Amino acid sequence: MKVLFNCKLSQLMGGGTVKSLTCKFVFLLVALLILRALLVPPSPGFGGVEWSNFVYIRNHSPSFGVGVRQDKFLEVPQIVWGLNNQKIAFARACHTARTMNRILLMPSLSASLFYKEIDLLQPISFDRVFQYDKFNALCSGFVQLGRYSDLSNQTRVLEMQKGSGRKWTVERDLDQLRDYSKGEFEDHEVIRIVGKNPFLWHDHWPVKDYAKVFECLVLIDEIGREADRVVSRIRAVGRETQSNSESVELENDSSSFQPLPYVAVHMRVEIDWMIHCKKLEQRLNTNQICSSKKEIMERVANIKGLKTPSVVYLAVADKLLQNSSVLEGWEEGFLPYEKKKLGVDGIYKKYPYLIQSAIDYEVCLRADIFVGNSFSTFSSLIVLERTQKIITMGVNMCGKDVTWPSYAYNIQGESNGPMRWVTNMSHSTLQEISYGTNHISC
Ligand SMILES: Nc1nc2c(ncn2[C@@H]2O[C@H](COP(=O)(O)OP(=O)(O)O)[C@@H](O)[C@H]2O)c(=O)[nH]1
Ligand SMILES: [Mg+2]
Repeated sequence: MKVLFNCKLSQLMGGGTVKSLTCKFVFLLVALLILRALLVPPSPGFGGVEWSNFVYIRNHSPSFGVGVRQDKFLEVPQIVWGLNNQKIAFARACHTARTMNRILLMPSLSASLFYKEIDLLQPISFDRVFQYDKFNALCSGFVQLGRYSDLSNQTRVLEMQKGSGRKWTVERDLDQLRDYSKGEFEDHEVIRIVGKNPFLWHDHWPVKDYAKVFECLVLIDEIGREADRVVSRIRAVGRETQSNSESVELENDSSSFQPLPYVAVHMRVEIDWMIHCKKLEQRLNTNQICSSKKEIMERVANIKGLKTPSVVYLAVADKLLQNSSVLEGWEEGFLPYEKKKLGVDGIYKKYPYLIQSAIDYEVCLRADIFVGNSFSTFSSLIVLERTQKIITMGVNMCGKDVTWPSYAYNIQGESNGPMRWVTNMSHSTLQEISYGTNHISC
C-alpha cells in the first residue's frame, strides 16, 4: 500500500523514468492480483464433505463470494411429481432466483404423486421435509430461501409468464431471465413466475451448481432418524447372517470381523415406471431402460468381487407394485429384504409418498454398493451424491476397488454384471441426469 501511495505521489510530482517503471510494474501486479481474486473461485470448491462409514457430515464454507440481495424475492409455482423430480425442480428454481439476484420464497413441495388432479397434489411446505435454516447456512452467499413473512408489502407482485412451445428456446428463456433482472423490473419486491412446474423449465446451469444445492438439502431430524433406524436394521440383519455363517466357518478367520456390507438395489419396477419407461424406450429406440426383475437379479448376482452372503435391500414403492414377488428368484447367497421382511414397514406407513421415498433415498445413499436404473432421477441423484463423496475423498473414481461403487442394472457391464456408474460432474447442464442416460461410465 505504501509503495502504491509513493508511486501515486511521485507521479503527481512528475517523478523520473526509473521510478515510474517500477510504479508501472507495481500497478500491474496489483491489478493482476485483483483480477485473480475476482475471477478464480475460492478453492477447494464447495465446502468439504466428510463421510464416515454411515454418516456424512456436510462441512461447507459459507462464503461463495457475492451475497444475495436481501430485499427482492422470487416466487415459483408449486413443485410436483416424484421426490427427485422435485429436488431438481427446486434446484432449478434456486438457480433462477440466483440469476435474477433474488431470494427464493420457500416453495411448496407435493406430498403425493398425483399431479393431474390439482386438488390431490397435497402441498407440503419445504421445511417439513428439509431443514430451512440449515439450507440457508450451507448455501449461504450462493442461494437463499426466504419466508413470506419477510416481505414488506405482499401486494407489490409482478407476474412473469414462462414461455412454452417449440419457439420458446433456451436462449429466449435466458433472455427473459436477464430482462426481468434489470430496469423497472428490479423495483418489484416480488416477481412471481407463473406457468409450468420448474422441472419443465429450460436449464441453464452446470451439474456442479446443482450438486451445490443438493448438498444443502438436509432432511429434518425426524425423517433423518427414521432413515437411521432402517439402516441400523439392515446392519443388524447383516450381523445376524454373519454370526450364523461364522458358526459353520473355521474360527479366527479375520475377515469375519468385517461388518457385512449391504447392497441397495433401486428396483424401479413399479407401475408408474413401467408405463413411462415403455414409452421412453419407443421414443429413444432402445431396449436399455425397462429392466425386468429377472434382469435386475441376474446383473446384481454378477457384480464382480461381490462376496456372499450379502444382504440386498430392495428400495421399491411397494404400494405401486403389481405383484409382490420382488423377494423371490434371487441366487443363493443373496439375501433380499424389503420393508416388510425387515420389519420396518411401520416406519414408512406413517408418511406420505414423498417422505417414504426420501427415507429410501437416504438408505441407498449410505449403502456399501448401490445398483439403480440410469433413467431414473431417484437413482441418478443418488449416484451424483455418491460420486461427489468419492471425489471429495480424493479416491480414483475409475479404479478397480472403489469404495462405495454404484452400478446401473439397465446397462450390461463386465461378465453380464451391471455397468459401473459415476456422474460426469463437468456436464454443462443437468439434462442427462434429469431425463436419463446410458452414458454413465468412467
Ligand atoms: N413412494 C415410494 N417411493 C420409493 C420408495 N422407495 C423408493 N422409492 C422410489 O422413489 C422414487 C420417486 O420418484 P422420483 O424421485 O421422481 O424418481 P424416478 O421416478 O425413478 O425418476 C421412485 O423411483 C421410487 O421407486 C418408497 O418406499 N416409497
Ligand atoms: Mg419420477
